[in-house]
Amino acid sequence: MPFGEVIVGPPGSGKSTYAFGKQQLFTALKRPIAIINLDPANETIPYECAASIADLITLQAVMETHGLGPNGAMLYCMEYLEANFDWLEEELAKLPKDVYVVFDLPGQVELWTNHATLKGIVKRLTKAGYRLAAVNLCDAHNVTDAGNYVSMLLLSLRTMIQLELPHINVLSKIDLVANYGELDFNLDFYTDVQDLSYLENLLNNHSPRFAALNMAICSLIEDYSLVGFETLAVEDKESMLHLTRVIDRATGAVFVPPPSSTPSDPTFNPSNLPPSERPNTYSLFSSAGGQIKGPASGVRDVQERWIDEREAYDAYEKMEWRKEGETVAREKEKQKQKEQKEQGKNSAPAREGSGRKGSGPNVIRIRERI
Ligand SMILES: Nc1nc2c(ncn2[C@@H]2O[C@H](COP(=O)(O)OP(=O)(O)OP(=O)(O)O)[C@@H](O)[C@H]2O)c(=O)[nH]1
Ligand SMILES: [Mg+2]
Repeated sequence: MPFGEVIVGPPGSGKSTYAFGKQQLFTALKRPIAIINLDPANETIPYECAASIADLITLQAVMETHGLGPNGAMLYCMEYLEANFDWLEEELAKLPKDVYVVFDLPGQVELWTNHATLKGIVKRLTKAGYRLAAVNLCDAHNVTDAGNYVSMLLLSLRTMIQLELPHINVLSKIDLVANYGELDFNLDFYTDVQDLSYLENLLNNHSPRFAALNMAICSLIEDYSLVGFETLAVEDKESMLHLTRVIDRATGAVFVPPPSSTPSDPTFNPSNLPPSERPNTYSLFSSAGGQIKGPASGVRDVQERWIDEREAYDAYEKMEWRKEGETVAREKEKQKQKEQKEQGKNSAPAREGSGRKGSGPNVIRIRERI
């Protein structure tokens, strides 16, 4: 039962960067992950991709062959992908069993608001057994303007209705939101989407002629209570971990043992145990599905980290990283000295890299980044 996610969101909202961050996080957690690039315009892919649509079709080739502009060519590429779905199936079949699959998509909004292709592709993946969530990244700077915020809400709602997947809206680049000036409300006002009537004055200042329409749109969004947001700062480990937990819960991955876990003993019968020693399935499920706790998991913590006390936290983190860097350097030096001593004892030269299992340069780089 492979789990995964489809990353959607307007151009530049951080989809490919997030996919790269996810790859680094999962690699550090030793959780198998494969990223499929489905954006034919992605020229510099930051992550290591398991398959890329560029091997099937490129935007440039379509523009030249069919005389289309970049937007038309993009739609053509996606239609071509749907028509050649077997290519995607073959690429997915090459992946290890039960690997977590991430699909990085282009930023063309109509693909997931009204164009049928992506919906068709997602449906076929779901039918093939993939348990996917749609992760909709929206640039957090939209919360600094009431009009942009409302249009982001509408777009998110529309995406959810179109894709029919477990849906997670995310305010991406939350680390930058303080750069756009002071917010009119606390961050939880924007993430919880509870009472949009507070936006009335701000919206009416922009477009007084459409005051009634503005409020009708707000009440429509509120009535269904379907839109809410998580936050994301891709370089922040806690932020990435929190979002991963939310997505795992939406797809159901949190309720399934990891593929690497050893199967339980078939002869084990818990009903033979005294009641206090029996596994409490209800408790396990309710804690997996319950409130997510941990640093930076609450929106108030996020507000404190990235808006109210950003500079103090940045300075603290810098200090912690420096300390960690010094510890790693010390450990490396110790290891080197140990190896040199051993080399002195043994006449046979030690193999290059021996004794450094699990602390190679790649792992250090990942640890520093997340
Ligand atoms: N500060 C900050 N910058 C980010 C974050 N996520 C992405 N970025 C930056 O945002 C820019 C756009 O990111 P991309 O990942 O290319 O965005 P995209 O959604 O894939 O863009 P398209 O593929 O063109 O639709 C890059 O310069 C990233 O470095 C974040 O969490 N914080
Ligand atoms: Mg991209």
